[in-house]
Amino acid sequence: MALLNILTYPDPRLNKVAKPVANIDARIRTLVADMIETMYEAKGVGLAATQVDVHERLLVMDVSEEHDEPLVVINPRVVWQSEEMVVNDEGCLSVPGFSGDVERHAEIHIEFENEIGDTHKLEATELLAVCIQHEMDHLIGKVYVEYLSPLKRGRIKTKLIKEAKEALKDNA
Ligand code: GNR
Ligand code: NI
Repeated sequence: MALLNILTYPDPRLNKVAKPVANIDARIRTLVADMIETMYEAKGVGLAATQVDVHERLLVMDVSEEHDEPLVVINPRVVWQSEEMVVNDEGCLSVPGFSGDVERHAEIHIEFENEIGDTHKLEATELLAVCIQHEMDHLIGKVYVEYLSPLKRGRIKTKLIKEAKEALKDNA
């Protein structure tokens, strides 16, 4: 097991479009285990492969109260989504220290493979539905800040760039 480095906005690698996972093999299972460990350590409810600089369609989530129900989602396909939309205050491990309101489908149904290659169907509502949409956006290179006003997005960008520069200086 290993902790992986999480990319921080506005890193351009967060805008790469992930390719389907071609083979669910030992490399993918190791990546899944490392992503789950990284998600728990960072206290997130989800993590997309894009955030750890792997550009394949894979994500992990855990919206359970006890943080003991990890969900592995490989090659997700949306099979249905509600017309009803909901607004939630979202955060992102790649945008530390900020949050903002995003409109999402209230319910979404997906099909996907798990880490042993079995196909599953999931009918998600509430935080799980929000999280799936947030993670699937990462896989197409989209960070939630793109839904915010240019003013708020600009403030976030400026602050995170400043913090990254200060971190570089501190390490010199
Ligand atoms: O930990 C996370 N919390 C969260 C809260 C509201 C909406 C979405 C999320 S996902 C986020 C983890 C993350 O950045 N996943 O990509
Ligand atoms: Ni995120």
